[in-house]
Amino acid sequence: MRLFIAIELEDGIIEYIHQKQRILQSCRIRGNFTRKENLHLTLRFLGEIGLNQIMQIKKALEATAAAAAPFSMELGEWGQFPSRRGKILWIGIGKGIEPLKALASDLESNLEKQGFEREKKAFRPHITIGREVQLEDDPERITKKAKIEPREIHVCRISLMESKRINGILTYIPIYRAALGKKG
Ligand code: 2AM
Repeated sequence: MRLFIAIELEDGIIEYIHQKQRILQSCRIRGNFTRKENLHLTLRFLGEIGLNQIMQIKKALEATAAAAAPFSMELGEWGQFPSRRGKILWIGIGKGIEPLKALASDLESNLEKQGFEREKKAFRPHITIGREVQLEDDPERITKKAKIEPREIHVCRISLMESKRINGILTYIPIYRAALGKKG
């Protein structure tokens, strides 16, 4: 199964991001926008994992969550990563990025303790909102139209997610959740 560890977003934030997606969508030449149900922030991509490794992942999740306190962070600016076809569109994190990075780093250490190889790529927290996107060539106007306010995101748990296609539709399913700040 294809797995990753993520921060699931609250409904209010999802709605807010979705509004911004609609604005950006109206400025696109082409591209696919993330389904509202799939909006999340990835802490660690795991890839194809056998059932025999799930227990170790759960242990790493529990250890990370137990040692962290719930915290808040803010939505940041939107931006683009280059990709083979078009751009990946994302929204970043502003204030509160430090506890988020600490959480990801702790998770990495706990996964390593459970036998997983360390992720080589640096952690660049983002919420992917579109793929293979080409926007109209007027960045100033688009930035003004799709201004992202620093909405607060409460982080109270981390989730193990499965990525799979259901009737051809890419779907992310939470299969295990660990609450921050709870021991045992
Ligand atoms: P992305 O949003 O930056 O594309 C489920 O696919 C989640 O895992 C997505 O959030 C995606 O990140 C991330 N992901 C998928 N494939 C990945 C890879 N090869 N390396 C790192 N992250 C990946």
